[in-house]
Amino acid sequence: MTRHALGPDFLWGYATASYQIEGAPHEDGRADSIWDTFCRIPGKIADGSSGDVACDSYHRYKEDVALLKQLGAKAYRFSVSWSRVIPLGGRDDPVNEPGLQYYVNLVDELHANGIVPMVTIFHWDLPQALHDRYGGFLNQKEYVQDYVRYARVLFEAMGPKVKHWITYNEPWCSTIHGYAIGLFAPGHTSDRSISSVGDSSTEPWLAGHNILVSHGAAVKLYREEFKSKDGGMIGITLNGDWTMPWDPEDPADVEAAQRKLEFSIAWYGDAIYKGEYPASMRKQLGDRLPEFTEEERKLVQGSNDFYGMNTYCSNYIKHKSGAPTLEDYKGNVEILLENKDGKPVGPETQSAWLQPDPPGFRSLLKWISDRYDRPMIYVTENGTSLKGENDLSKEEILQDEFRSEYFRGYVNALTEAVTLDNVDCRGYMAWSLMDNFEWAEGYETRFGVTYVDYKGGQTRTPKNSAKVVAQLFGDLCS
Ligand code: PNW
Repeated sequence: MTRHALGPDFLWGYATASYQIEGAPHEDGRADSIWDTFCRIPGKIADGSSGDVACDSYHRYKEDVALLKQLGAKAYRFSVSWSRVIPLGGRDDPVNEPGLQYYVNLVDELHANGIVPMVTIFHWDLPQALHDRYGGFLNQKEYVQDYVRYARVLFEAMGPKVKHWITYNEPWCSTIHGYAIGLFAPGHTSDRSISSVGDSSTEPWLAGHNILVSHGAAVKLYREEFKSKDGGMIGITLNGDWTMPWDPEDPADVEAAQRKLEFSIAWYGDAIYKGEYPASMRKQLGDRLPEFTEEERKLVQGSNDFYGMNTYCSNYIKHKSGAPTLEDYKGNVEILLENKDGKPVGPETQSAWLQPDPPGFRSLLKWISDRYDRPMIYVTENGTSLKGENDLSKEEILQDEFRSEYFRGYVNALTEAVTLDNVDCRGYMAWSLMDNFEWAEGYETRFGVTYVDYKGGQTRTPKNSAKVVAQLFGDLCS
């Protein structure tokens, strides 16, 4: 890897999300989000836990910032808890000043330490009150206005201090896990053994459409009223992993691998960069996939100042021969971790879906760059869990060579994409600054470069991978 390859302006750092780290669910006026209520349903979270304490970052944000500084990070991507800022969520509901102040203080503390804040407006924790009031994402008329008002409150409070705004984190996860599979809050699905509510054949597509429209409306607001005076950028973060045909000799698998990328990434990406959904999705979903009205298209098309990219691994894709089911959201494919010859994507981790494959990262960066005409990209999440990490002693956890090796491989792949493939990538936020509440996996799965002692007062101790990441970017960004 060449020294200086990414240059001194490349922003590198770490990412977290409100519900995964903050704790203090009812302090200073915060109200429930859909994740608070979801965690209370027995059986939804692997270890029966919740974000009630998590990393206690509501009380320890100064420690978090000191940690970032100690690790050499140039940037920090965090998210705002909507129900901390507007407990009931809606456009006519009161703003909770102490909750808002927490984020202003965090941003000030970051600046005081020379760290660039990157603010995610929404990372899955919808106010429960909006879900109860009108079904959250499913009600476009109400939801879009409420989201835009929430964004306005943040722009007004922090506008001049924040140059990187992210409207949504991974709408694919909110909609598919939340409205098709039922694994994430609010847990809707057609599978009646999991939930008594939900229609996996329609709700994810409607929820996604409404999220896109609200994203576009918030971007319009930012561009019209804040961008020129505050000088920032705004975009959305999409997740998606590289795909490879299960049998590269079978044209149907080659096609299926593309189709899977379209069903996960281009669902949102094409809407934003091209103003329409991918033809493969229209063909399979028909009118269950909403059409953009002219007005909606005007809001959504061209609404990214940058592309926020989350990716963790690669998959092998095998086509299915029969007709797709009504509940299918994958593009009528099988997602596999081995190819036809039995070759695995990569080594196993603690996350069933995650097997590292650095070359796939380079390929995916190029795929996104080519499809969307070389957008400015910020990698907003990338990282790994380790098989069995939580069963080790603290001393062993701190020696996380597997994670270090992951970052060496992925950062090298990123550098190749930038230097050899002409991809315009401006930053990289590793997931995550510290171990935290890993959603349905609870605390059993750790993603941090910092160990959090959940039984010992949430103390933080950097793992070896934190040093490795700093060295990598120290060389590449000098
Ligand atoms: C992302 N999958 O979630 C989220 O943005 C983070 O909050 C999360 O902690 C991190 O990745 C690690 O999981 C994902 O099943 C969750 O493919 C699940 C999947 C992908 C991303």
